Amino acid sequence: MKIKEVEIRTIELPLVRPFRTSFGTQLDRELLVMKITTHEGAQGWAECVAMSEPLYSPEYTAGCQDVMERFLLPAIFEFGDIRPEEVAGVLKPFLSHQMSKATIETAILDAQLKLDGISFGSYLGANKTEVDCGVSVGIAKSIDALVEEVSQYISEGYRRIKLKIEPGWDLEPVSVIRGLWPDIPLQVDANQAYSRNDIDLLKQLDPFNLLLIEQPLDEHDVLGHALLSAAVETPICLDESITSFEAARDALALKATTVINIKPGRVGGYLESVRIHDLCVEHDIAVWCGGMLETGIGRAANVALAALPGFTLPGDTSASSRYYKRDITNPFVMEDGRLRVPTGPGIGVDIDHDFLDEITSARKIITAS
Ligand code: OSB
Ligand code: MG
Repeated sequence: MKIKEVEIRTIELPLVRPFRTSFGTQLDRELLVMKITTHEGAQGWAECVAMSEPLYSPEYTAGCQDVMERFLLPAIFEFGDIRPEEVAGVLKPFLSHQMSKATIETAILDAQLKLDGISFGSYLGANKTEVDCGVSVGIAKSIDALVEEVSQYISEGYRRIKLKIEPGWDLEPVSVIRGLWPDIPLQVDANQAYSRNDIDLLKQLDPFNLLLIEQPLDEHDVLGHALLSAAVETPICLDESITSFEAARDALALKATTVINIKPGRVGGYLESVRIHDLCVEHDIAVWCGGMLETGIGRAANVALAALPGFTLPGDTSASSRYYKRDITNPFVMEDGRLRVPTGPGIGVDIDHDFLDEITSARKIITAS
């Protein structure tokens, strides 16, 4: 395939409710949406999951746009006729920037699969037609507010609850939610808010029968996670630390993680995600698909990935209504706690072009120089 033109939009979508984590409070989602057009007449779409500030990961929207325009896209244009499987190799000389690279690879993959008439799920190796949904619940204003929010999600049918925690908002919310719903699959996510000095505190989560504790320590503290993992009963699951296949392999070898959260953006794309999935299946390690408050574009691809056989835990693949009043694609609607895997070619969703235009704050076209 030969890329003719790349369009990068910045969009802003208000969240249905503020989302507070240990690294900040988000009221809306700013992100980049990419559309590539090929000389064969195909279009491919992808969203870049980086956030507007480098608080979850080192990447951020304006930085992603810059690295894509300045380095990544020129390398793709220069390479010429390209297959999706060649993208990672072409971009490899440029260090890190996984989310930016994932965006380009995903858009090219979408265009290729649309030309070939193959869905994302079939291409990646999905063996399910629908996936179990979990929901990520932000740090609330009060315990009462948390209980109300969790009740709503449970009545909507979510199959797993994930509570965001931080020092001062951990044992109490967990014990209250566990007390009210003794059987609901429950897990917590600290987004790096603890340190090795908190091992005794985190051990106090053991009685609550949590599925896992997600990324309690600094993203670079892999040894700390191994020490913690040996000291507590609850499985430890890395998120931020897993930036590649190699990082996953090493963290597993060090027993720093016993469950893995795969986020395609964080690891550089869906092809790398499948490699990590295969590694985990080989090692009998449970995986689940993380989320980055995606729009329908990113969600479609995530749901396809989550339909692979090794994804045995519900993911942060929630319905569109969990995030946005109106999505930029046909909405993902949950039925019986599950989302259906799109079956159309490529990511298999339709873009709402009018709405997309409405929420676009910047738009740039990049062509071969
Ligand atoms: O740590 O998993 C995380 C959202 C943004 C950035 C990081 C994380 C999250 C979530 C929400 O937990 C996942 C989702 O529902 O998209
Ligand atoms: Mg996380």
